[in-house]
Amino acid sequence: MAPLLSTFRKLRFLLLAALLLWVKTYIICKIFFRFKIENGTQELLLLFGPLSSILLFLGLALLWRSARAQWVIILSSILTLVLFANVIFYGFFDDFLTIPVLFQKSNMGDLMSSIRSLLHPYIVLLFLDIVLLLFVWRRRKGEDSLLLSGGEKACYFLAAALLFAVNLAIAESERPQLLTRSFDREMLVKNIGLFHYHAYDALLQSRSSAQRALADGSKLSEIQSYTASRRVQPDTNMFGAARGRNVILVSMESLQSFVLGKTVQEEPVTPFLNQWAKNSYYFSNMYQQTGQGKTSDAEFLIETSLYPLDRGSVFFTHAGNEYVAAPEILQRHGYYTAVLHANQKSFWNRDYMYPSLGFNRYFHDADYQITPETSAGWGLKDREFFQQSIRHLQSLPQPFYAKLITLSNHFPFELPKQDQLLPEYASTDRIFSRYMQTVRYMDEALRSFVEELKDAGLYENSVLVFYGDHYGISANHYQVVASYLQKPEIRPFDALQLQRVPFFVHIPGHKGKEVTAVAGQVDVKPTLLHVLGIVPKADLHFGRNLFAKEEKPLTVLRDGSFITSQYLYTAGTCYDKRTEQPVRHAACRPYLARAKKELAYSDRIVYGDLLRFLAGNEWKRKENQTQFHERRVK
Ligand code: GP9
Ligand code: MN
Repeated sequence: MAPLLSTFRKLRFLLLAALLLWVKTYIICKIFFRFKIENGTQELLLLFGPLSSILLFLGLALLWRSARAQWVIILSSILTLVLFANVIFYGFFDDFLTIPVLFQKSNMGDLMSSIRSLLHPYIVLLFLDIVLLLFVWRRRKGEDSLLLSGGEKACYFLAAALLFAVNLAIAESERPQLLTRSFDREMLVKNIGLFHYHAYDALLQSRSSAQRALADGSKLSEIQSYTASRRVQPDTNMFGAARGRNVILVSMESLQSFVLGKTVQEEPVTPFLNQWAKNSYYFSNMYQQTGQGKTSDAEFLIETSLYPLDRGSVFFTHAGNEYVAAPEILQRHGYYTAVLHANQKSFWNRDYMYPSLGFNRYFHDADYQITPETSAGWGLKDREFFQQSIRHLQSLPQPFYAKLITLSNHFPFELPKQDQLLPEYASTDRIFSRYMQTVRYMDEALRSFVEELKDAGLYENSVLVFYGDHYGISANHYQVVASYLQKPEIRPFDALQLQRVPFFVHIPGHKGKEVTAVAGQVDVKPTLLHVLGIVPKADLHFGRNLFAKEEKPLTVLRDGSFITSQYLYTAGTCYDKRTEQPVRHAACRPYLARAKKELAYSDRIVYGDLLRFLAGNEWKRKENQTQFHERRVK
């Protein structure tokens, strides 16, 4: 007891500083940051999250040879400045600082003006604890020398690290894959605390900076010769079939192909899309190729025709890269480009990735009227979202490229009674039954959206491209999927076939047809550019134009599985698609090497930021970024 008391006495000053900073951080989180707190655990995480990082960081003072109390004050001031900077930044951008942001001149300019506008007298309260510490330190000079023995120091850091581990474990159980998926800054800050979040951000940043610095531009030519060798002859019928039209792209949340044409108690699950498939180019063998970045990975695939990464979301890890994305290409061809999505703008780091992809404008939650009545599950209901989006679309200069991202069909698939348009599918698996309901709801929302586009005069002069972003029903629910599809079980072969997502290219005036060739989300960009009649000066893509004939089509999924016209390869087994039975490995072998190569090449581009070396790609991204942020903050 006595040694503990003596250690405590030595640490008194440091613990006082930590306590003050901790309380201050919590108060600031409550007052300045608009966190959505859904339950008691989240409140506890918000409270305890910063503690371990404060102890670890202030603990650095123990490592100095002398004058440790002074170091405590200096370190505490640094953390206070971090808090202060975030308060200012959040007040203006509704977001937390990231390292790349600090180095963006355009943001700094905005920040300076926001500092001025946010400098209320009460902001000095932020520094009150520092003043108090200085006072205590002066009065007790020499007393709080913080001279700990080696063992005491080790115990101190061990305790702080243990606290962090417990915090992380609770955060992970509250939000699985918090760090690996790193989907939302707000979520990270809420769960691990602001200071740990900054340490994590610095880690991500240094890793990608190192990979970028080591990258070699000559690698790009090897990749270019590969993609050139894969180029197919353009189908002249469709080239420019939608030239000059607006592009309305819709990301259909969690929509899988297996529900199309299906019923629940004889009621169709997707009556509108069933019809839509008949008057569109409907690609019935399109596979989703996303990784952990889910919706954002689908967006990445569709707009860049590169593969997402095998861990994390490329939107998060490589938002500063140079790309040749569809919006950027279209912008160069006179298009105005916009995204519409009624969610928080920082989700999936979209507010930083979009300017890199070449978007002019992002309409996010602040641009929509979202009330409890118009919301369900993850936010604004799709019908309301589409309705309110019409006004935004009308405000855009034409031709425009607009991507609308739906939300209602998102796990856990919640809908109020009045929006449930389908009889319930009788199953003990509530998730699956609810999924069918939300799919039906989204289908209805799409129907009314098309009607509204017609009423607004936006239908005839547009091409409408709808795609499913990724699966909605995970392997945990395969038992009910098997019984719904009247299969004895879902084998790996079936699981891969369940990765199909619908893809439609609807050109008003065209009859359309079903295209059964194997396809992937990576093919959307070249297909779209083809119907728009655009041949970019500089480009690099792994996808292919789906309107052209390809002798040996190959669709590679992010986990290395692949599908060809004849074969399907997953979990190390090669299957014949016709018989659905395993065949000898040799049948898949020629494709296996190509699949691996393609993923490796794409990764190399992303990790090395290689497209900055692409000739003719000297686009003024920085300028675009400045304009984007200016527009964003209005
Ligand atoms: C969030 C929405 C859903 O804004 O796009 O993301 P998801 O969880 O499907 O990736
Ligand atoms: Mn999604």
